[in-house]
Amino acid sequence: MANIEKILLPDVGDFDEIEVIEVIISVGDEIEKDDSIITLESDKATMEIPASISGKIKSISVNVGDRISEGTVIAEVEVSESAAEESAAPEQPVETSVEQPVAEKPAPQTVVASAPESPKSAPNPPPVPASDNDSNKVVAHASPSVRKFARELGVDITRVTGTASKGRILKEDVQNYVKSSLASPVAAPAASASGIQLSDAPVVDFSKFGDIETKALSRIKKISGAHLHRSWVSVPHVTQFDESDITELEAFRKSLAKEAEKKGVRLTPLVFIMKAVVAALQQFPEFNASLDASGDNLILKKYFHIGVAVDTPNGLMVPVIRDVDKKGIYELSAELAETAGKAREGKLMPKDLQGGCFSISSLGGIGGTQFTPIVNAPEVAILGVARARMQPVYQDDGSFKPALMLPLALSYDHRVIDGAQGARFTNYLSQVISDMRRVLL
Ligand code: CAO
Repeated sequence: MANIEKILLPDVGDFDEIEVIEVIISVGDEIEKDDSIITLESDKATMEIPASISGKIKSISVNVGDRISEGTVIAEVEVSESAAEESAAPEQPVETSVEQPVAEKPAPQTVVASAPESPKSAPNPPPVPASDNDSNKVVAHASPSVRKFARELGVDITRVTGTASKGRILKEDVQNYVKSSLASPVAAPAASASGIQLSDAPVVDFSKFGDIETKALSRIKKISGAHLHRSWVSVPHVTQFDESDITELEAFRKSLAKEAEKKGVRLTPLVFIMKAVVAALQQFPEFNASLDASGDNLILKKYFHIGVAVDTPNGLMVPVIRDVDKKGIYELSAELAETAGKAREGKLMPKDLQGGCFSISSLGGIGGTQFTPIVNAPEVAILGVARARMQPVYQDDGSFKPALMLPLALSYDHRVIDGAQGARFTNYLSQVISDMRRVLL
């Protein structure tokens, strides 16, 4: 005779109302005691919850997104009489037994799979679309830290082949999966544009709600979209905001307007910002760097090539202005105008887009108070510049003085740059922009 027993959420420490981020079991699965059944994530930790008893899953009471607490029924399990007797032993009652999250004990070693097992040495297959009724779905076994790592990279862990004992997935397996996915984006038609497999977005028939028109993305949008997506999911971003008083700089720029006109160029704040950025990169060399392929070393660059985001009719392009440290304001203005013109006319050559150390995205000519730019990987930081506005600035004597304030937003790769460095960089940059004489120091 089979008995039905409930698996309850045990005491998992100082947490209440923790979110279910993964339901590992399905109705009908045969599970062993200690197999992982669900994954929970709090703001501090991710933990897999093990089954407190062996048996066949009869029903599941939780869904992804539910918030559950100690004592919540997770599933009902049909247990054989002998197992039920074992679980009914007074010292180990099923409904009150307390299991520690897997994070604090050895992770389960069994692989529940209806698909034929792939050879351990086989490379990770190109990503394929996942769906709820995917009969090949494999319950992946990996530690919470590896699961978290995979989630941060946007990797569906059930697609990764584990190379450790009994198919257990290691961090290296996730890294290899990403590498192989990136190396074969063309062979992976179902992968996302970045080559990284994300869980499927729901397909919505918008025509059900009103008239629609389908417009293909431009080639540039598709290429830049894939690059932006990859940077977004693979770089841990932080954005540091600051502002710079450009009242004096603006007066200086305007005083040069006639001279600039004679030279056939139009001076905008951007060229001054480019020079100031170079001064800040010289002061903080870790911002003028890239991680090497292993991710263990930082390659510091001794040259100062700055990418400038240009808005073109077909989408965003980031041509690179070389050796900004060696060029004057007028030369930079002329080159910027020529390069932006080429970008808009679709005349840039591949070399014009290569070799950048750091990028600037200026929306100041358009408007907005702030925005968070995406790091142009493999660079490690990017500066966003929004529109300067006159603002009352408090003075030490208690009065307010009108000042033209320029909003700055520095996004950086937190693997390379710490928050304190980010703040020091924008602080320094803000001072240099406010007083360009500092560029001479
Ligand atoms: N605050 C106030 N005014 C600003 C400003 C700022 N931060 N930046 C520029 N301006 C002013 C300029 O001085 C100019 O006015 P004047 O002619 O009166 O001097 C006007 O705005 C237009 O400037 P511009 O945009 O033509 O020139 P620029 O050198 O500032 O920028 C370029 C050149 C190529 C960067 C710009 O044209 C462009 O394409 N910007 C969009 C970048 C973009 O799309 N970024 C988003 C990427 S993420 O999707």
